[in-house]
Amino acid sequence: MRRPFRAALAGIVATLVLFGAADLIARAFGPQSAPLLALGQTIIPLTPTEIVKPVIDLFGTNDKLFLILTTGFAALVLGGLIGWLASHRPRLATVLLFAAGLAPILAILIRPESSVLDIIPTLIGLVLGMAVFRVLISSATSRTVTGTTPAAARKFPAAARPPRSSTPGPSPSDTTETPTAEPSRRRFFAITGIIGAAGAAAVAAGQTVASLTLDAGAAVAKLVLPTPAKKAPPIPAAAHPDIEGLAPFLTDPKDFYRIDTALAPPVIDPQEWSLRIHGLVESEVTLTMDDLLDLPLDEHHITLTCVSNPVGGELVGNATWLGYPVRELLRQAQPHKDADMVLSHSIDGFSASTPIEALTDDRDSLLAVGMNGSPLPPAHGFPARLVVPGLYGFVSATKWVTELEVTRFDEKTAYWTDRGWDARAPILVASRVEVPKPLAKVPAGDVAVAGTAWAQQSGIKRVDVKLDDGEWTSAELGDEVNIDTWRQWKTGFSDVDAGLHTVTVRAIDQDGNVQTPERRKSIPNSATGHHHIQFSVE
Ligand SMILES: Nc1nc2c(c(=O)[nH]1)N[C@H]1C(S)=C(S)[C@@H](COP(=O)(O)O)O[C@H]1N2
Ligand SMILES: [Mo]
Repeated sequence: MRRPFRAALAGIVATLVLFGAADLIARAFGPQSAPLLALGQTIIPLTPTEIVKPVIDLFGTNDKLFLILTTGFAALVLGGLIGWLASHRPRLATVLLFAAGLAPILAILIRPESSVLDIIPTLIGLVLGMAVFRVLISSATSRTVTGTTPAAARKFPAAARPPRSSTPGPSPSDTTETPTAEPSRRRFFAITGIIGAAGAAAVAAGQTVASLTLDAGAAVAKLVLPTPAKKAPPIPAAAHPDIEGLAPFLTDPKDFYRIDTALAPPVIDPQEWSLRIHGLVESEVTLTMDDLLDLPLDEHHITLTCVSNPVGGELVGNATWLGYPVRELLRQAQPHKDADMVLSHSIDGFSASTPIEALTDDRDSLLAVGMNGSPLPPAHGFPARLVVPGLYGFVSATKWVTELEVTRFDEKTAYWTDRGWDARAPILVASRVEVPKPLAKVPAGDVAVAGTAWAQQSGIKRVDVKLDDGEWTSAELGDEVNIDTWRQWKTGFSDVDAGLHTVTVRAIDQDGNVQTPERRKSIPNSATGHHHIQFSVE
């Protein structure tokens, strides 16, 4: 075995160069062409829910970063192993490295949002990585006695190579190397260090450029939204109890929870976007962004909720959405009578199964282009997404939506249905305490309690709060803006004793459904149970 450590290092550096160069060039092509993202993106759907779920629970919204880092780390380990192999099987290692480099290219090719051109950055990265590998390996293993380096092997093809027995001394290529062992070692580490640093810098630069381009979103800035044909009514001051620590009534898009399976939001040029309505319809409809922006668009305040939201969690947000009623689009397409589901597809392969009545009845289901007065941010579906009041996001709120396939529940299934979640998932009545914060220390005397409750499509009728094991008392409700937005509430307890206390909340919707105290996990249809927090009075 020769110089296995240097050879392994060569493999790692070559991998860094491959991903670094590809990542940097990928910025000109869009995130769909970035090899690490494509690899991670391909791995997610193949990973069993039992593994994905704990990772998401553990890392929260950092799960994407975790996945990218894990994928990158695995690639470096593989590169190191292949390099190590090169110390005694250089040819096999070269072939293996090339084969491994094809994996991200394949991953890019099978992603629905990418085109053939998107493999260019990775191809260039692969060529550079292979070149670096060859150079480093031959310099890592050059001081060899029998000349097994690729260069030496080429100089002495098997047939022409003199038989070993007749060459007692070292071959010419060896003798020249021996006296320079120390410098060659230093040179190897110097070259490796420089190339490795360059590769790492390229990865970092690629990431920085990526975050800049995604934030600035040239395409987002260019999209000019029309004035709403029907504006949403202004939010009355009385909808939001003025209590410090209570969430704002409308969520700022930058604070709005984000849940999706995309490692990076796809970047879509609105001029190239279109929505196709097809399947069990009388006449297919295709809508471009210009068509959509020419239609009379309505604004509605709607609270969006994730089925994975834990009791008291943050996966819920309220926004003013601008869009066109999906009902009208489906009316144009004329669904067949036996259709009972619309499978909405995203450009990134995600799909959601929405009961067709939720898109055709009189609720305000939207093909949305605007959020709180601006185009949708890339993370929230730019240039267009669905927003359906009353259903959890995973069965309705498809971001980067490109297709509405009219179909039947007994014929098609959606992304999460295939992973054990419900096919239909109406939002359950829910509530949370936001003030005081968990384990807050509050001064003796009156304790203010406030929070938020939601029951989209029904509306909140009452919110009950109790202190420790006391009786339920009704909280004071903020004004109802509409039945599809959350309702904020406040109450207070006076003369609370010093020490640790628990405050618990439950909500009752306008249909009389009382939020159940029964604890259950979020799969398949959302967690239940009453939210409670503890605080201490000093
Ligand atoms: N394309 C796409 N759309 C998607 C998802 C997704 O993974 N991919 N996730 C859905 C889920 S589970 C939820 S809760 C909402 C979240 O929307 P938000 O990220 O804008 O808050 O988007 C829905 N739309
Ligand atoms: Mo979700």
